[in-house]
Amino acid sequence: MAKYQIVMIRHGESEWNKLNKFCGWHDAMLSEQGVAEAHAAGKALKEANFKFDIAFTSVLTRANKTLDIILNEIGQTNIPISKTWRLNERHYGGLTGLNKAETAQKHGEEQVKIWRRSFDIPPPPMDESNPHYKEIIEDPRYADGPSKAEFPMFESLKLTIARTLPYWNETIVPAMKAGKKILIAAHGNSLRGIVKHLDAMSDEAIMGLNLPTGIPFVYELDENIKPVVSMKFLGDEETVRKAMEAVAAQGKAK
Ligand code: DG2
Repeated sequence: MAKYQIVMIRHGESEWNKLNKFCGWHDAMLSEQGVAEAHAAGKALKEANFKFDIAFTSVLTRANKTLDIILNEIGQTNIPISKTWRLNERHYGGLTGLNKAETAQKHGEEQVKIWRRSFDIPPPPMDESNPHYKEIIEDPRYADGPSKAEFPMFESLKLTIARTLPYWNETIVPAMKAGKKILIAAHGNSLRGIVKHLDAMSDEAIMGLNLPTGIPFVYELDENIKPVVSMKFLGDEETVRKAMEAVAAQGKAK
């Protein structure tokens, strides 16, 4: 029997999703469509009578803004919000700023699929020659963490999970067990990590999962935090399927 319920959402479309660029820790803003998706998500949550006690998000603006818009729509702007780099998107390393379709043209679609979706093969590291190196490493929002030793220059999904799961286990799960109703606004890959963990998906199975932007999904969990209902989207099946396919197709050469 379900004892807990938690809602998660990948932020609305960002300017860099729109430009089809690898984004990672670059702080892209929401696109106009992304803002509209966040409003629609808030309306869907309101319609379904969702109320939250606390929200968790990354330190990146596209996720923060999505959360703010949703909380406005559901009339809950006063709930506590915890922001953490541990819910950030995976760090896309040396791919940050590159166009995904052009990268597929140059290196092949198979290689881009490996970089985007393999479990433990990381993208090439970011170095000082990357135009986004300084902007990320010197960003004051990381003053309290990650530490210098922890600060990533690239992340596979495996590495992303290794820094997201401690926060899930030590902060989010205890809040859930204390009876808090939780909303998480995060990113394609930090959420894929949580989903992989919750649904005990194999390293192969997770490769096939592409999360759409701006559509909330619900998990119902038993007392052991095992799913009774997995990834139930608040959107019609066809729309969700098409949005997932569109994300997968971003790595195709034009
Ligand atoms: C996207 C995910 O992250 O890209 O970093 O480019 O969720 O923050 O928009 P998000 C990025 P893919 O892994 O789907 O290529």
